[in-house]
Amino acid sequence: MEYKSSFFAGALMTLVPSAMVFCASGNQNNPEQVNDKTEKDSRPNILFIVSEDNGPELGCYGAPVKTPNLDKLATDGILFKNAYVTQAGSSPSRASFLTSLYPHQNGQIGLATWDYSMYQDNTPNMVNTLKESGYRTGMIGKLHVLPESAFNYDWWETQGSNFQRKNLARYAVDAAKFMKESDQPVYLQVNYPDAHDPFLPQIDGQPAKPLTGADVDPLPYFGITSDSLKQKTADYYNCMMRLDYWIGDLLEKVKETGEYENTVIIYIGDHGADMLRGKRTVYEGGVRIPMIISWSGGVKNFIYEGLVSTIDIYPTILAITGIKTPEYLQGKSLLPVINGSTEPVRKFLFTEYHVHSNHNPYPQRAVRNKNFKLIYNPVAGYENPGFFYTVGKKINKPDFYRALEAAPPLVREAYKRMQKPPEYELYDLRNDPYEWNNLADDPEYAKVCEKMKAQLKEWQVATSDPFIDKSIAEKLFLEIEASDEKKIEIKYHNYMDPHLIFEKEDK
Ligand SMILES: [Ca+2]
Repeated sequence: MEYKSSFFAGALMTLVPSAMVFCASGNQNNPEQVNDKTEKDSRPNILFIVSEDNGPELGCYGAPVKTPNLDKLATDGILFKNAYVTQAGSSPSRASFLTSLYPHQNGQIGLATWDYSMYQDNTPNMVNTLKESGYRTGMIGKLHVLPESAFNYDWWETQGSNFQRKNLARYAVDAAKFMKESDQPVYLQVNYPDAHDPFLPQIDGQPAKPLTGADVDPLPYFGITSDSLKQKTADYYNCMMRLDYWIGDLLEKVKETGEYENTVIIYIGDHGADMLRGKRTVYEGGVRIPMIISWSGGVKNFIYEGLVSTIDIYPTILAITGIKTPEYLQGKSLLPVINGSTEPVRKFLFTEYHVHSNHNPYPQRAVRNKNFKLIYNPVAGYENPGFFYTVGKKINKPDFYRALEAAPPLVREAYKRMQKPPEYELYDLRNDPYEWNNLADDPEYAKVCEKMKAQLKEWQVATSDPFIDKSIAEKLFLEIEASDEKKIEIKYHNYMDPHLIFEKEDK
């Protein structure tokens, strides 16, 4: 079977994480040496900050919102202008950046809260690799990936989502304590609940001066406007300002530990905003996120335009810490960019969608290059249930339709297309960054369309994507639809796991 050699079907199960590790500075696991000051491991700490449900709506990305701390972090390091997650949902996004595998490869295709899980508990990941190489591993906030036993944390505080934003001041205090008390270099992931739904205007006095609907326009990729969309956008910005305030507090407290200079700081959002054409879609509003990396060992005040993905974070950290990178990781090291390279890391970038909760299955694959984006809808012909999950549960329905009536025809068509997608959508992102005008059937773009389809197919083959067989996408869609929006076990491990499929076909 041709897929097998290119995937980790054999490699994943036999690979012991410690086998891929070499340490630049002696045996980090020997306690005698760790305690010996002359042998102190001087590799940099990794502080990985993840916020919830926000795209690049920061001042430094040009959004009309005040985020001075993240803006400063960006000028102290590298701002990745075109950064993406693999799927616009918390669990799939998080499992991907922790494993450097696409959701269809690791199995985390929907929310952990709805019992979606990785195929295997021995899936190699960033946490375990760093721990095995001598790092102390810590976490503040939610993991949201199953099984939790796949991740070996030495320390884990505030384990829930904390969507009520209780005691956000504690995050920085705990982080500084963890960093200070560690003799080893640390890897610490800090997860902030903003800007997740509910969009709380002000908590514990933050932001100090909340915006109101009168102060803002709706996000441009909504394409429609109304008073309630303005208010929602204002409160989303309020979340972003609060996030920025607490990240500023975190960075300040890390500075007080004396470890700041020897710490690689990585900041991302886990996927786009939970409003229209964002979260739970492969549109730019869903998959494009802010990414900033700041480190004393890297360049400063640098905006990188190339296409990057959060699956690049794991290989980047391995490159920085001198740990050998396993070949099957799907991401690319961004270390050359951190050193100032302007060269493209990749020509084509891939995103996908499966399901979030059982209200909204709709298998999708998307590929973009510098200028164009192709979306493939393998279950085209069926209505997308995610449309009325968003319009109805997240956005007031009558208000939405009133606003839509006043919108230009292309915008009205785009929403209709979202409700019942065609097999292919093609957008010219240079001239149409908000994806209104589908060019898939435009003869003038036939060549571009074919090239993108071929590229997508090549990637599906290389990553052992079960949806290369359309009927598997349909099977997943129909099985989840049959759940009637209830939380029941979806048995996709039995027919989507590439290990299972491709090993079986091998025999
Ligand atoms: Ca999220």
